[in-house]
Amino acid sequence: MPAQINAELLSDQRRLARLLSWLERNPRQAQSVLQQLPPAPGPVQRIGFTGSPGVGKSTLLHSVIRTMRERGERVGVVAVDPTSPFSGGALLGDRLRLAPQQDDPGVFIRSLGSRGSLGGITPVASLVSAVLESAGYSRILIETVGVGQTGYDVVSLADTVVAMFSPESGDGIQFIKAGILELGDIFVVNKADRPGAETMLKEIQFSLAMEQPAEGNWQRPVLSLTASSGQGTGELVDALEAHRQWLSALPPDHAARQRHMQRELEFTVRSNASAILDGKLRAATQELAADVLSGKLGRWEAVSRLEGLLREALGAD
Ligand SMILES: Nc1nc2c(ncn2[C@@H]2O[C@H](COP(=O)(O)OP(=O)(O)OP(=O)(O)O)[C@@H](O)[C@H]2O)c(=O)[nH]1
Ligand SMILES: [Mg+2]
Repeated sequence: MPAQINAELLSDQRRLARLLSWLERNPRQAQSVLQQLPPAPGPVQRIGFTGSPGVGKSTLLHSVIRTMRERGERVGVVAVDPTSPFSGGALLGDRLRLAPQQDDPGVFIRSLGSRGSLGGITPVASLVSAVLESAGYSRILIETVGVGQTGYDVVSLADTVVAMFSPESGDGIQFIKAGILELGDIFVVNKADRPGAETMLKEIQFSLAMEQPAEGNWQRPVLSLTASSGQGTGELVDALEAHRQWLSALPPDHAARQRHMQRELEFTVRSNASAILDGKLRAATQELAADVLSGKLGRWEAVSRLEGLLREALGAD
């Protein structure tokens, strides 16, 4: 258990990093830490970046960090890469290590692998974001791979979701099928320097026009940019700020806010519940597998016993 959590600890990047490592290993004891956190000193925004591998998320993050720093924001980065075999999502780390921001005390980068996160990556990313906000990082950028289950999970804890496309990936249609049009608040066609960017932009605009309008009066922008040169990043940061202001002006009972809170609660509880069930199941299956193999127990009987156990664990009838 870490020492007293106060402003002094949070302003020391090394101690902050150690606190986050402890939280990653002990997410279920996080409540005690959360209770001690001082409130964030000003308005905060969690921004999720999602898109296929190679679409340019890390490159764009780098450019967005620079622009936000120029505008005086302190920036936290949470990179989520559960598939990375490198501990701590080394890929993003490597690229950003080259960046001048590395030595900037106004930027804090944290990579989360799947390690140590029995409860799932979403609650851990949410915890890390909360700690960084309390430490005064006013914009939290969350990079996720794709829009699989993991992508959705992380999307659920972002206030603002940037959905990225590029002409190279040719994945417009797949994305649209995966429901990304409903999840994105801002759409970006990256690699505007490559052929096909214009067509992709039109395709997304067309698909959005066919969709139900987003809740309230938020007009979801479709921006074209070149992350590698930074061209267009200013407009993206403007759009992010506009979305933050729009959200903060909504009444608490607005459908968009309710849906967001609902998603966050649901995902957090779901991943905590599955961690509890995983533990119980693993122990029980070990025993039953031996009995099934030795012929003491039928396979379906074993399955129904396991289901009974899960129902009991959940307190269901
Ligand atoms: N031409 C061009 N290349 C770009 C642009 N943005 C990124 N790239 C290149 O695209 C490749 C992938 O970029 P990344 O930023 O690593 O993409 P990513 O989405 O973070 O990839 P994963 O983390 O693997 O999912 C790199 O070689 C970048 O240099 C751009 O605007 N134009
Ligand atoms: Mg990346």
